[in-house]
Amino acid sequence: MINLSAYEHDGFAISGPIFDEDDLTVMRGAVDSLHQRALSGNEPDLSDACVFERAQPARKRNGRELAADQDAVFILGDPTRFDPGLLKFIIDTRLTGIVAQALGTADIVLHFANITSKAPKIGSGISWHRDFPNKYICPAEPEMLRIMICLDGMQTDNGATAFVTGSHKSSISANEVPANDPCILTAQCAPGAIVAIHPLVLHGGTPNASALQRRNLVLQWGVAECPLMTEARESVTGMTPAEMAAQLSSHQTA
Ligand SMILES: O=C(O)CCC(=O)C(=O)O
Repeated sequence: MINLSAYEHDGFAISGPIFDEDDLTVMRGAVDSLHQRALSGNEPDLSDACVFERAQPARKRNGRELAADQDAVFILGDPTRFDPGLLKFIIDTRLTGIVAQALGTADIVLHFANITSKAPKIGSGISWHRDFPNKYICPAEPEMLRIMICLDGMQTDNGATAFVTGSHKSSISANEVPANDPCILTAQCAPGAIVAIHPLVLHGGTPNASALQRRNLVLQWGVAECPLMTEARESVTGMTPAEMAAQLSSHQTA
C-alpha cells in the first residue's frame, strides 16, 4: 500500500519494498538479458522497441559525449512481448492493490509497460513533463497513473526521479520550473520499492553520472471504463490483471 494522502498532496508516493531479493534477481536478470538482446541488433523488433543512449543528445548527459564503443538501452518498450515471464511481477496483487488504491477502483487495465534505465555513467536525464496528456497511449481523462518498480532503488546520485511536489494542482509549465525550486523532491527508495506517479505532477530527473545501476520497470495503468484516445500500441494495452495472468500461464505451459 502507499500513503494515499502523500500521493494526493505531493503528486507521488513511495511504498516500502514489495519485491524481495529473489524477485529482484529474476527481474534484473530479465532486464539485463533484454538489454543485451536489444544491443546485439539480432532481433530487429526488439531493437525497434528501444530508445538507445546513442540517440540521446549529450545535453541530456550534462554535455558528456559517448565514446565510439559506448551505448546502453535507455527505454525498452513492451518488455513482456519479448519476455512474458515479467508479467508475473506486473500482476502481483501487492502492486495491483496500490494501483487500485490510487485510482479508487479495482477495475483496472494496463496501458503499457517499459523499462527505463539510466545506465551507470552514461544514463540520460529526463526533462520535466506530465504524463497526462501524452501522445503515446492516453486515456480521455486523467484516470491513470504510472507505477515504477525500482529494481536498484533510487538515490540522488543514480538519477532518482525528481518531482515538483504539488504541481498536479497548479498550472506551472514544464519550462517554468526554477532549478532551485524548493518544491523539487527526489524519490529516494530501496530496491523493490514502488513509486506511484500522479498523472498531472511534473517530474523528470538528472542523468546518472554514478557507477550505480538504475533500472525501473514503468507501468501505465488506467481505469478500465475510461476509453483510450490513442492507438492501442502495445501487446498488453487494455489487458486486465486476470487476462495477463492467463497469458502468463499459457506461456508457462507452452
Ligand atoms: O524513470 C524515471 O525516472 C521516470 C520515468 C518517467 O518520467 C515516466 O515514465 O513518465
